[in-house]
Amino acid sequence: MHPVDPAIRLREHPVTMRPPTLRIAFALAAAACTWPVLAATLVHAEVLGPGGQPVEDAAVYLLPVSERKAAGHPPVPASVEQHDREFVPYLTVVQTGAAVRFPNQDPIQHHIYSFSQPKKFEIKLYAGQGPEPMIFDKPGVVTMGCNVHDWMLGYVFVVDTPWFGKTDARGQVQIDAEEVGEYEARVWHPRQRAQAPLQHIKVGGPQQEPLHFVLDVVARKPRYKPPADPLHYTK
Ligand SMILES: [Cu+2]
Repeated sequence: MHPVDPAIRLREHPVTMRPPTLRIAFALAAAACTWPVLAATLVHAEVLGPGGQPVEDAAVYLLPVSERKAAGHPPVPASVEQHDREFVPYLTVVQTGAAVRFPNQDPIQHHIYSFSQPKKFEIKLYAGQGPEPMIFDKPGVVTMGCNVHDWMLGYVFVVDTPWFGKTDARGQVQIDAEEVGEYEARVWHPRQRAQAPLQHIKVGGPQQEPLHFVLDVVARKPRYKPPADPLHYTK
């Protein structure tokens, strides 16, 4: 016969259980202990149009001003899918040197290309995963299209820093700069009318001020996309 584990007996005893509110308080206290470390390098940014409307899909990135702090941060691979005859996501931001693949999730073939200086490429008619990932080794804007589907338009924006993000529907993004120091904060959007001035920020102070950018962006025009024709599904 096995004696009952006293720990189990304790857990089962209602009097010794921590009430939920107490457990939440403990969890919050634990989170608060780690918060100052996270908050020190976390940068909040907001990108709004001239009328105050949120700007989605704006790339915000932080370039270290002093020594090359980015050295110990290798680029993270990315994936640009083709889904329902569109590039998904519309904008992909990567660090210089990142490997990018282009899986085709559609049951039809795509033939994608870029004529942009930082990365010229062509993936001829293909389905499925596509070729090996390509290395995007120069910073700048890479505009992509598809030879089969004229309306397909997507962007890879290559930045010389591991610290970047992309605004959500509220025009907001959070970037963890990871290291204290001075940075140039910049913003870019595929449909911006003009370049917004860069901002100098100090990361790691007692209170990190949020960044505010005003960016005039031309609205995306709805482009005609014919319904998928089952007769041409394998084209
Ligand atoms: Cu296509």
